[in-house]
Amino acid sequence: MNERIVSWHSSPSKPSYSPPPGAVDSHCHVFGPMDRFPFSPKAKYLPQDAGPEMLFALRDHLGFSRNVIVQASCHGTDNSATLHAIAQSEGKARGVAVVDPEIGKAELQKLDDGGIRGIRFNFLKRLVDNAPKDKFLEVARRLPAHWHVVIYFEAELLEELRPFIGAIPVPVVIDHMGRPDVTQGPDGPEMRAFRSLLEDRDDIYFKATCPDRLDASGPPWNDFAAAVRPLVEDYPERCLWGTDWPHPNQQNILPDDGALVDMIPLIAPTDELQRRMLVDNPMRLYWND
Ligand code: 0GY
Repeated sequence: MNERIVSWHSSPSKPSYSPPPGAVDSHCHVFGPMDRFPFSPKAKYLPQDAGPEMLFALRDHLGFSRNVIVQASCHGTDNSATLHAIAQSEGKARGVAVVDPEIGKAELQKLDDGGIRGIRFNFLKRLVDNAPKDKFLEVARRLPAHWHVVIYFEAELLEELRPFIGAIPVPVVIDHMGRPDVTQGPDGPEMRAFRSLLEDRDDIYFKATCPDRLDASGPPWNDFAAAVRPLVEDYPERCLWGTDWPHPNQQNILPDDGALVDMIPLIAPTDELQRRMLVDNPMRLYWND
């Protein structure tokens, strides 16, 4: 694994849709720069540098105001690159860390001071070697009260993870809705299973993200829109949205971030829904101090 991959579009289009003032891109990452923030020896992919300057230029180009930077698996549990990016953002970014479950109180406080507001548990076997649920639960019980947990899993794991998710003592955010098969439609088995999870507790949020990962038909990703719009309409106080830039592992697709932004009115068709998904909900989770 020596080749450093590029997974982002070199010249994303200017979207036709204008996000509301204060809009938050709630799912994006930074990679490196590698000479300052080396990748983990356990990384499953080795990306080209995609640092804060690139991310903030994209934020402005797309008409967003803020970012939530999610620690990517290629940086392991060393959150320095994410913290560096937050520190460069002039208050316009917050973050989600990946931590060693043995992490102590002082280290959690340092992350809090650096703008971290949650930790991520990743259950994708192609990205991480192990995901110890018992240890994850222990650390979840020690988190500051204003933090939350972000969970990334694929649809076939949903039932197995349900008791674990139910035991987490802080709000939960599910990345990419747990990757349902959106081609089954809004009432397909995987969307129904996800809705049933949302009914387990009223503080499970979801990211209505990644049409490029979930719908191979390409822009304007009609299957994704048809499956996800009813979810946003039924759970307006629980949805978040993000670009997923720099699109880890999407080097065969290179999604146009402008086209992704133009999806927003297709999944959140009213001003009210857009304001909740892009401003109110992320501000409640990430700028809650
Ligand atoms: C995503 C998706 C992926 C990667 C990561 O941390 C990561 O490396 O999250 C993926 O490959 O599906 O949410 O960015």
